[in-house]
Amino acid sequence: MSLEPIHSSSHSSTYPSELPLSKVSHEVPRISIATLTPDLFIRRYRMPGVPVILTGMISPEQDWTLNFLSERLKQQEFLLRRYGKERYQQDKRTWTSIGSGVPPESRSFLDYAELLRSGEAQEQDIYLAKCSIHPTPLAKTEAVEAIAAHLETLGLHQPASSLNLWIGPGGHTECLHYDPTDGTLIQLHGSKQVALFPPSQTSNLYPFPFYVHLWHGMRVRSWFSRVYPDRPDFEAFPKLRHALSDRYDLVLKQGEILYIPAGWWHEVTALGDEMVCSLNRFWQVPPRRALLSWPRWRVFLGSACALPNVGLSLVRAFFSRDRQQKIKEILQMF
Ligand SMILES: O=C(O)CCC(=O)C(=O)O
Repeated sequence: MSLEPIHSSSHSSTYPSELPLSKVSHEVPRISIATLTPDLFIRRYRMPGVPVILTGMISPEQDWTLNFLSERLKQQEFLLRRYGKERYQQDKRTWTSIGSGVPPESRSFLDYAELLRSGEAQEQDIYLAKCSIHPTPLAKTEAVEAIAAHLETLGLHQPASSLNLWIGPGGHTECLHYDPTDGTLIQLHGSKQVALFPPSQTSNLYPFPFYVHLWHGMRVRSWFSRVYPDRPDFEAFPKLRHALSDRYDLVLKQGEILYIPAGWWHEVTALGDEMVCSLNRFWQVPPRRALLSWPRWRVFLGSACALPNVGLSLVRAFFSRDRQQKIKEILQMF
């Protein structure tokens, strides 16, 4: 990888002064679509699994403001995650739900827009995460069609998910985790701070063990970390020092796309005080990299461990009074 370490200005002040390793952060390259050929993308980034920021794929007029979204999404229902303001003060080892495992609340988009405008979404950390845009008019917008065409040209034509919306208040953090598929994070309003760690740092980032799924099903996830990279507790997590010396930091700006290869750890924070909006899509991983990736195998082992618990929850949901809603909530965890 031709990525040179640079001194980190945004995070160095949060590390304790006794940190023995050099306080450095690596840089993720930015490449314009005007100069990136499909061959270059495949050889340099997709085959080896190296992150890159792609620029010039989205015209600057494509700004998905809260008004733009409200006009199109109106009364459409979305599942929201209410994380609550205390969550990030807690020891993650005490959490009983994470990410898509957090019990969702169904609200119309206009209700959510009101929560964003009033400040309640920020106060209570309420996030509209990973909701497919396919049942919405957004799927037919110029921006979405242009992005799909550009990504297809780069050789990304085996999606592993639909295009998903991520909308939330400034300040929200989607905590440190990795995905078993390649991802593209597409920034459509506002900016996001992203911290990345390579798959080789997996054990130094203290993921929840894969057998955690035996008793938590898919509510807790073994592909999430138990550490806070910006508030390291070296007594509880001594190996975290090594991971911090292999950290990449970037700010993803409106109109940019971040390619996150499978297994790369990422923590994503919405910047500013206003609403921030992204799309993402997951992609199948090239077979050789897929086969050799231990973080991916961990996800499959964890998911297999979850099966008895999920099966039991489905049976309970089937016999409950609000059967349809309960089953929908269990299925959205996948
Ligand atoms: O944007 C976010 O809040 C999280 C996105 C994410 O985790 C992803 O694209 O894989």
